[in-house]
Amino acid sequence: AFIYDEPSHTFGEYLIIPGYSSCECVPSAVNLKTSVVKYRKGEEECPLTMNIPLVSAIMQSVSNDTMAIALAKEGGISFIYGSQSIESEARMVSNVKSYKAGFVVSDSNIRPDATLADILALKEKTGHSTVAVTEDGTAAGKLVGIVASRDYRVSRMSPDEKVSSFMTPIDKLVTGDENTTLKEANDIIWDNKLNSLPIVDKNGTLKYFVFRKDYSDHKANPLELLDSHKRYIVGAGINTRDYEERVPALVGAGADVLCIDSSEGFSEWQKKTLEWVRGKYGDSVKVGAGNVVDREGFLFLAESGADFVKVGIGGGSICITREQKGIGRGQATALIEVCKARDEYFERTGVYVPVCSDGGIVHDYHVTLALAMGADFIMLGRYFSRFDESPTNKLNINGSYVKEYWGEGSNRARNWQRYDLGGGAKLSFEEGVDSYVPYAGSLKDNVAQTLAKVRHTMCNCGALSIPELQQKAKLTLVSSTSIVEGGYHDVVLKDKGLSSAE
Ligand code: MZP
Repeated sequence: AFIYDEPSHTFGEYLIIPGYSSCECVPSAVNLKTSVVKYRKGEEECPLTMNIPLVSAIMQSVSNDTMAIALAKEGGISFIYGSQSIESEARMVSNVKSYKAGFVVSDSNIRPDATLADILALKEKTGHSTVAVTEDGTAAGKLVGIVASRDYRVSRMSPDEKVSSFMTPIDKLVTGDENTTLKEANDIIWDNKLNSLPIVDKNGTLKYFVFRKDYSDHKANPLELLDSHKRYIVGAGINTRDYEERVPALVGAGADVLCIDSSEGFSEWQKKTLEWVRGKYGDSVKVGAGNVVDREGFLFLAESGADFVKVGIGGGSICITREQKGIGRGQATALIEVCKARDEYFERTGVYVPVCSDGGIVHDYHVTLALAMGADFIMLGRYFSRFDESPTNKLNINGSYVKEYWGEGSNRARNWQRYDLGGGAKLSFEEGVDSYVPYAGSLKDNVAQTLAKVRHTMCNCGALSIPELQQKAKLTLVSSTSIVEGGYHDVVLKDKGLSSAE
């Protein structure tokens, strides 16, 4: 056997030594934009970039369409989990792609003598929760009222009751007029706690609605959102078994980037999958591969055509692969070696293949460490599973809120394709656990907090961009005693009381 001279290390064993920071180096000036897929030296820009270096893990308990929309709003990318039917994964992808941020303009309207069935049919057709009632049922007709079709009152109406009996009449409505800008409409909607704002002309005739679909976007500039036709970026997991059916379905649904999801990626199965994608789509479909933990693994996948390479075996919070099979490597050592191979490959071929560090992030500063070690972006499972947007149950256990989080290699997920080495279609033994994680609130708030810390540390290194951090950061291994020194020590926390100090 080849025996490495040095032990492998993980993030918790490293610290960053601050460098010089100038007055210009302030957190608000830090740019966290990063490359997601490979590009050639000299090309204007990488074909797919992200505004923040975070992606959510390809896991049932992490990345569904809700998570993908929330993370895309913050500038990151979710990889929708592949351990579900092709149809259901493709539906999630298409839900993200068809999601319209912020305001949409609509002229859905109906006559006062319409019935509940008419309203519900209109709602079904347009997807709008509010309809205008105009005298003649056309947008040109005089606006006489408004009906919130999602309103419980509507669902309790008998099917043939008339709309006029449950609409909010015109004199109680807040409306905008033709001169109302979308910016003003935004303010009126928000100030009056409305879902939508009918816009009428000077005769009171309905012109259209400015319609709020999403409360969390209330502060976004609607003008920007309407002119840009922003479509969120979404990724999706694939496997090395059913790619001939899954990839076309995901591409058809609009997936921007795919990733082969496997616990061990240095395999002919991955090469075959990458070759098939290249043969069918050339470079137009972007696909990452992994996971690997050393130089050879990286070079194999880069040469097989991977658009990015994912690093990490056995470091995930729910992972017991190292215990079960004895394979893996400390995440920091694995990442450092792979990023070095990535840089050499770039020098030699002129092709830059981004590296994703996957798993094992415990503290926010681990994100900064991973970036400094050379990662272009970081994949996190446990971190995102704690938020409102993850697709799992929130429970109250002994007075504390928790969310469920389980591994893809657990009996609960049964994602045998992720661990497949060509045997039967089954999980031979578990490589992951089913667990709880402390509930942490909204994705938006937590991501903002994490990235604030990343930006501050980057400034401590005098870096205003991720490539600058990679170039300037100085990292040191720390002894186990200095790790103890890093937390609070030799004091008694006030909320623990003096008795616990004895
Ligand atoms: P973490 O962010 O929770 O530490 O790790 C998430 C990563 O663990 C995933 O992106 C994936 O690579 C890996 N994973 C997912 N399921 C298992 C398992 O059941 C696993 N063993 O190791």
